[in-house]
Parts: sequence; C-alpha cells; structure tokens
Amino acid sequence: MASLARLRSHIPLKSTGRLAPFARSLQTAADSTQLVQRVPEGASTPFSVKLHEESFRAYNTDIPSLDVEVTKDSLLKMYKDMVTVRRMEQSADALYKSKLIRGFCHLAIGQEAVSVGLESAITKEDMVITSYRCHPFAVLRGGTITGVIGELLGRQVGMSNGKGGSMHIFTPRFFGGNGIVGAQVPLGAGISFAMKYLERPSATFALYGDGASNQGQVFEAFNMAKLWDLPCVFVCENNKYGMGTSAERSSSNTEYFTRGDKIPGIQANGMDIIASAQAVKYARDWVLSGKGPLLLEFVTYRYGGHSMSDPGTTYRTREEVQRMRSTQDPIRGLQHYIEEWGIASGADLKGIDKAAKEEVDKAVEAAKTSPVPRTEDLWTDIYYKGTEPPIMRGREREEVHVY
Ligand SMILES: Cc1ncc(C[n+]2csc(CCOP(=O)(O)OP(=O)(O)O)c2C)c(N)n1
Ligand SMILES: [Mg+2]
Repeated sequence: MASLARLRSHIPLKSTGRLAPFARSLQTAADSTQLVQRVPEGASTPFSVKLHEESFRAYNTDIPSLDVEVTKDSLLKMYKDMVTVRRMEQSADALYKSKLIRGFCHLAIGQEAVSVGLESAITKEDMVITSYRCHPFAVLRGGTITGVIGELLGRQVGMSNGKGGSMHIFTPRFFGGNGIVGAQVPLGAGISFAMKYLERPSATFALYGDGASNQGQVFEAFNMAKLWDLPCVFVCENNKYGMGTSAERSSSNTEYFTRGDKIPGIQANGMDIIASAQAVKYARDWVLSGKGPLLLEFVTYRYGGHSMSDPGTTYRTREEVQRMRSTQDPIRGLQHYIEEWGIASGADLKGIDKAAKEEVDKAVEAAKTSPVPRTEDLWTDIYYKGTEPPIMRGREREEVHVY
C-alpha cells in the first residue's frame, strides 16, 4: 500500500527540537511502521517497532515517541478486534438494507484503528463517550455484538432491552451513543470532573467529529476542562466529512488539534493502529499526570455515508473512497505488519477472519430470534430502579400507569 493522503500544516508548530523537521505534515498510510529488531519467539515478549516520522504533529507539546513496544499477542488481538467490529458493522448494513433495522444506523467502517487502538491503550478504569458512530466502542467496552445488533433490531436482548434503538447502547465504562451533535463533549467533561472529584485514576475520552467541532458547547467544555485541569482527552475523529459537506467547507480551521486554545494537542495517523494506540497512550499519561486536558485529533476516513440514508458520494468522489479503501485500510495495514514480520501467516489470519464471521453470524442469529419488548415493559427502564414516581402518564391523559 502507498501513502497518499497528506495534511499540510499552515500553523507554526512549537517543538522542543525532537523530530521537529518531520512534524510539518501528517501521513495516513496504514502500513508504514518499521520493525527494528527481530521478532522474539514468545507471544507476549515485547519487541520494538518504529513509527513513520510523519505519524504525529503537536501543538504546544512534544509529539509522542516514535519508538513503540508491541507483542505478537497484542497485534493479533488488535487484528481480531478490528475484523470482528468490521464484520458486525457489515452485518448491520445488511440488516438495514433488508429492512430489519429501521430508523438511524451509523457505521464506522474504515475507522476501526481509532476504536480498537483506543481500547488497546486504556484500562477498565477509563471512561469513553462518543457520538452516534458508536457500535465498536460499545462492544469493546464490555457490551456484546448480540446486545448491539439486538438494540438496532429493537429486540429484548438489546443493550437497552430493545426500547432505545440506534445509539442507545451503554456500559458502566461507555456512556453511549449520543445523537445530538457535540453534546457528548460537555458530558465527557462532566464525567472526567466526576472521576477527578472521586479521586479515581481514570482518564475520560470524549469523542466527536470534525463536523461537531464547530459547536459552541465544545469550546465551553474545553474552557471548563482547562480551568479545572480535568483528566479529559477530547478526541476529534476527523474523517474529513460531516453530514454532506467537507471539513474544509465547514471549519475555518481544519487543524482540529490546535483548536483548544490553552489546551495542547496532538494530531495522529488514525489509519495505522500502532500509531493510534501510541497516541492514546501518550494522551492518557498526559491527563493522568495532572497536566489537565489534551486534544487528540485522529485523521481517519469513513468508507460509508454519514448514515445509512446517505450514499456518501454526493460530496466526495467514488474514486476517493475507493482509493482510501484500497491504499490505506487499517485492517489491511495491520495484516501487512503481521505477515511481513512473520507473526502469523495469511492462512492464520484467514482463520481469524472466519472465526470473526462465525461469531458475528451467531450473535446476529441470537438477536434476530429474541422477541420484541413486551407492551407492559413500556413503563420500565425509564427511571433508575427504586426512583420511579408514583404514577406516570402515557400517550393519552387517561392512560396512567401506577408504579
Ligand atoms: C445539534 C445537531 N445538529 C445537527 C444534527 C444533524 N447532524 C447529524 S451528524 C451531523 C454532522 C456531523 O459530522 P461529524 O461530526 O464530522 O461526524 P461524522 O458523521 O463524520 O462521524 C449533523 C449535522 C444533529 N444530530 N444535532
Ligand atoms: Mg466527520
């Protein structure tokens, strides 16, 4: 695969000198990391690789180290997770097209190095909140494929018991799935405030898109987070397009990592999973060391439209999508590392692909056979158990439910 996409810098970059000559552009090849030592025998023995010198750019801070330690196990786990969440999204796509999923459905195919890279570099103590493009995070953060697909199908087995539908997927360390553009950013700041207040060793990652980045509430959240030095990483998934328009047409400054004013920022190659994970590790260490919030922009790409109702080809060319798919795909990039470094063979990886397909097919079947919610359950799961009001009004004034 060849590196094609380059974002040119138009801003002066503060640097401490380390790798400064290379920090002027960012490339989004998925396979430009180099092996620097022989791969050890042991599956969990660390070995060193070197990221491409244009993997990161920095605003008012240093770039993360380009020297990264990985293990065979960690790379294979990333591969398995990426193919599994992609397969899940492909199944959701098929279910939507066969009219079994109705309403909204936003897929993250193409952006897997962000979700899987993020999860690989954080712990169960950390918190994540994102926009509507949320299915992979829900699964990686303690949910299940059956739970996600079941919710999209509106079945009892869904993560909100089939009563929420698209985006209504949460776990104790994943706060959803949020449909109001940008609204999850102040919520993320609030979660990180709670974590700081409770003195938990927890970093919060609040994700938003390039389109959401122009919302006023995003800047309000930045301000309060910096004022209180909250342990919050504001993660911009810059997939270069919003809902029907390009970043260039909607943002006066498309260098999203520089938009935090006094909050420093990192821009990272969001197509190379090793670079993505390294950026997250850096960001996590930053906020947990008490330095306050950090902006982390991933330059990534979504293959599909904004949602299922958007063909995604009216504001960009089919050729561009095809070029990104064929030259910078995050899964193919990791596959390239695994095979070239002799970690596993193509046949081994095909075995992982097959197992992922079987796992997803089984989960989809379980979701499909689950019944729709019972009518009487319309009254449950509205309030936290034990805090319900004595009565609740239904669709008509006369329809009153007594708890
Ligand atoms: C407050 C609000 N305004 C508008 C919308 C409609 N809307 C949904 S997504 C979107 C664009 C978001 O683009 P981006 O943040 O880049 O995310 P992406 O879809 O590319 O992941 C818009 C305008 C909304 N859901 N909420
Ligand atoms: Mg976008």
